[in-house]
Amino acid sequence: MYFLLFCILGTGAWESALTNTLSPGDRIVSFLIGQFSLLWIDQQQRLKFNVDVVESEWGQGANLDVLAEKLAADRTHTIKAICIVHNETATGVTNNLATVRKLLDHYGHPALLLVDGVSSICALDFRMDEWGVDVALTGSQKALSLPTGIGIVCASPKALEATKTAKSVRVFFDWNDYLKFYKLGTFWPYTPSIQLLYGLRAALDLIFEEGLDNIIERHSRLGKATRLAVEAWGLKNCTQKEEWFSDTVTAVLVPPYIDSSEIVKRGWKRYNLSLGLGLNKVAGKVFRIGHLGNLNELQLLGCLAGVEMILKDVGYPVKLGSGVAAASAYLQNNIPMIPSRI
Ligand SMILES: *Cc1c(COP(=O)(O)O)cnc(C)c1O
Ligand SMILES: *[C@@H]1O[C@H](CO)[C@@H](O)[C@H](O)[C@H]1NC(C)=O
Ligand SMILES: *[C@@H]1O[C@H](CO)[C@@H](O)[C@H](O)[C@H]1NC(C)=O
Ligand SMILES: CC(=O)N[C@H]1CO[C@H](CO)[C@@H](O)[C@@H]1O
Repeated sequence: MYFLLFCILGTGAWESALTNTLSPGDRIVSFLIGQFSLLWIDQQQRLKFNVDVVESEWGQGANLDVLAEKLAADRTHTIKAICIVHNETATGVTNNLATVRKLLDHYGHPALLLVDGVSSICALDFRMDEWGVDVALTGSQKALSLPTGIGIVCASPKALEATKTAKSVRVFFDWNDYLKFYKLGTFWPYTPSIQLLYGLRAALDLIFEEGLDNIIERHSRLGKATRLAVEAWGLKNCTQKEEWFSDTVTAVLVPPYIDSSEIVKRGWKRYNLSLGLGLNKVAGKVFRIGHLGNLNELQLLGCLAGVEMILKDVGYPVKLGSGVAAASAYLQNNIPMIPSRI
């Protein structure tokens, strides 16, 4: 006998975005740049969409030149949606959504823009209206700093309109069931996870208190400081170009004589530090430092000091304190005064 426990997170939000706006057989353009985009594409294929996959080497961003070619060639508008992961958590790559919107507008293309913002929304600059995003989605456990358990979806009027003709089978995720109940007040079509909704309320209070702009700037400092530490250790960023550097997660390439999963294992077993594994194609080659959500600069420095000790443990010749020094030199020049304490 097996027990199946359902947790509705990013993956459920993906499914809800797709099935509410599209019909089986619809052509969608999807960018494969790392493990999360790979999983989303797998879901799109299993839901029977006609997925036009644009693949890039892991560590690179979405190939928007290919998108431009596809849009230019698609005069009869067979492409119904563009699916893109804003920030690929597996490789630390951030895609430029403003450019995607510009291309859609340039070619006057009506395709829906569906965006996985799981590791970007509430941490990176994300502009749903300005970039004409039709469905934006995230989960409770990333930048919102909540426990796992909620998938959050935001739909544009155009996406809501699309639900009227979308023929994909959907039951639990049918937006219209939710909307019907929301209209009645604080009702839900099913028993909600009340404790997480209270948690969300508290998480949003923290976000409003700090201010979204300040949060985005904090993440920018955390990202920059981490990359400087990586450089001081003599290691390489997995992300191949500066334009794609992610401010929420840094994927670090290790030399071939080290298995990156040993680094993650040791971090957990010896230092109580949770690092991210290299996933799929970059397994063993990459470890990831997450720096999103409820994390401040001093906490990050603790993490960087931990990574240095781990690197030494696994036989990488690092000078203890070198990454911390590079990061703190930058942070000391860039951390602003706390507004409420000036
Ligand atoms: C974590 C993550 C997901 C997966 O969400 P789950 O909550 O694990 O279902 C999807 N996309 C991105 C970009 C992520 O970082
Ligand atoms: C890694 O990122 C840092 C900080 O942005 C940059 O200075 C450095 O050149 C990058 N290193 C590599 C090897 O790309
Ligand atoms: C690990 O750290 C967490 C806080 O991040 C703490 O709650 C826990 O007790 C620690 N565990 C050990 C074994 O040190
Ligand atoms: C650090 C980084 O690359 N940030 C980018 C995140 O995405 C936005 C929007 O696409 C870009 O404007 C940032 O440059």
